[in-house]
Amino acid sequence: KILLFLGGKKIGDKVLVTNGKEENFDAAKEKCTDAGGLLAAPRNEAENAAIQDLLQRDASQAFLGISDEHVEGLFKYVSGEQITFSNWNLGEPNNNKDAEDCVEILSDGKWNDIPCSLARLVICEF
Ligand code: GN1
Ligand code: CA
Ligand code: CA
Repeated sequence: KILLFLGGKKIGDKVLVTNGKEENFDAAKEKCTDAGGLLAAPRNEAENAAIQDLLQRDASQAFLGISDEHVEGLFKYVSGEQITFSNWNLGEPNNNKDAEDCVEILSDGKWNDIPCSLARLVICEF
C-alpha cells in the first residue's frame, strides 16, 4: 500500500515504482535489486501500458529490465529468461553501430534498443 501512496502503480500482482531518477543500465538494475525488486519489464500489453503511464510522470524514456548483452540478438529479462513479449518500434531492435544491448520504452509505449551506458528513468517492479 505504501508504494502506491508514494506514487507507484499496481498492475495485476505487480507493483511498479520509479525513483524519478535517470541512471545507466547497471546502476538502474542495482537501484532496483537494492530495494528488493527488479528493473521493470512488461510481460504483456497491460503491463506495458502501466509502465508507459508511470514513465510519463517523470521522463520521456525509461529503461526496461531487458538486454541482449550476453548473446547479440537474444533479448533476456534481467532475471535470465528469454523474453516472451515485446513491443519494438518499427525497425528495432537495430543494434545501431553494434552498440545497443539495452532497451528503452518511449512515451508512446514502443521499445528501442540503445547503449546501456545511457541514462534513462529507473522504474522497478516488486
Ligand atoms: C537513434 O541517433 P541515431 O539515429 O543514430 C537511436 C537508435 C535508434 C535510431 C532509430 C541513442 O539512433 O537506438 O535505433 O535512432 N539511438 C539512441 O532511427 O537513441
Ligand atoms: Ca544488441
Ligand atoms: Ca536502436
